[in-house]
Amino acid sequence: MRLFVILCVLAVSPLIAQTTGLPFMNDFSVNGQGAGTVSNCNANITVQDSITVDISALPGAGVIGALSQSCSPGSLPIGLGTTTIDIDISTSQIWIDATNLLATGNPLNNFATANAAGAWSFSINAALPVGLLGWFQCAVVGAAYPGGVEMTQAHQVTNISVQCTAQPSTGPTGDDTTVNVVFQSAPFTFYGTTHNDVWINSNGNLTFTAGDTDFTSTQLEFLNDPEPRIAPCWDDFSPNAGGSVTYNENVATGQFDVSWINVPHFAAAVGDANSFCASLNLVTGEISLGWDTMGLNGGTSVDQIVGISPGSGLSLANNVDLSLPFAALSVNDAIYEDFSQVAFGAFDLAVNTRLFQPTGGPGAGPYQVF
Ligand SMILES: [Ca+2]
Ligand SMILES: [Ca+2]
Ligand SMILES: [Ca+2]
Ligand SMILES: [Ca+2]
Repeated sequence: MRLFVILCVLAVSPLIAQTTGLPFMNDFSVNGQGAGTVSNCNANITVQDSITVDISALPGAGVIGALSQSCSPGSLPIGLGTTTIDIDISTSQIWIDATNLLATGNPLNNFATANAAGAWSFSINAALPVGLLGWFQCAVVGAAYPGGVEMTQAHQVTNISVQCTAQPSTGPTGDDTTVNVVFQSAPFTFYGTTHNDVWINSNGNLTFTAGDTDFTSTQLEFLNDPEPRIAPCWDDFSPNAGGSVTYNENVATGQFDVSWINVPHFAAAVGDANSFCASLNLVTGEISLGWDTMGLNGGTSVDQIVGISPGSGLSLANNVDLSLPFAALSVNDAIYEDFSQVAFGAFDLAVNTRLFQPTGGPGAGPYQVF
């Protein structure tokens, strides 16, 4: 596996050794994830063969970057003051060095230098190895830093393969429509109840016992509607305007897959595309939800509900951060994140998967998610 190390060197306000997202302190995000954290070893940033690194710092600062296989907070003091490196330099590769210490004329001397607004960014679009790429960390260097150097936080970056692919059978094609599909190999058990069929609703969700064309997702409806629901992304989508909703049942394995591929949000600007999917295991009752690119109407749609619910008011409100593992207590507990509440930030599940596993036997709660 190819490894990189990002040490980013910029000139910035001198009083804090490790970046924290404070104003004028350099900050470091990967694909928009990880900015502003106070963690020195910030785990679980996932990318998909596309990496965009953004750093904010003082104008004109230089940047060095590296990638290592391990991270230990504060493992290596550097320079003066209290600045420390977290990644293991002995296993790192220097990737970028724009500290103007390179040979005269080396284009990297001018490549990684914060602009007049203090911003520096670069992107990689390539077929990267799938799996853990390593721990990225940057350093910024300049006279304003104690000892001349300051580290960003370190981010663990994992490259995952595409989660959701189009399936052979066509699902709903109209705006706010639903298609009923009968399982072929076995019924699906959900919250302890077996269902012989499922409704694929164009607005990013599946329901049992009846379809639902509701394009306004609310927590109250998610909990209290009579239909049990699995929502990879309940939001107002328009497959009539682009993309596809497709499904397939593998009768040999009992895997039932539904994919929304490049479907735009309702009334979105041209180019909006959302790809996500749900897989039901008819044997075990496990539910896998996955997300690839999620345009969400240029990020302006902020009212998604993601998760599972038995409906019929059987569960108390259970809004949780789906970025983290969670285990429900009761057999009928819903597990979901209502992004409209912004309790755990905006939609952050793109390029991710979550497995909802029944712990009471096949298709029987309580469910746990990880
Ligand atoms: Ca509604
Ligand atoms: Ca719609
Ligand atoms: Ca919306
Ligand atoms: Ca989250």
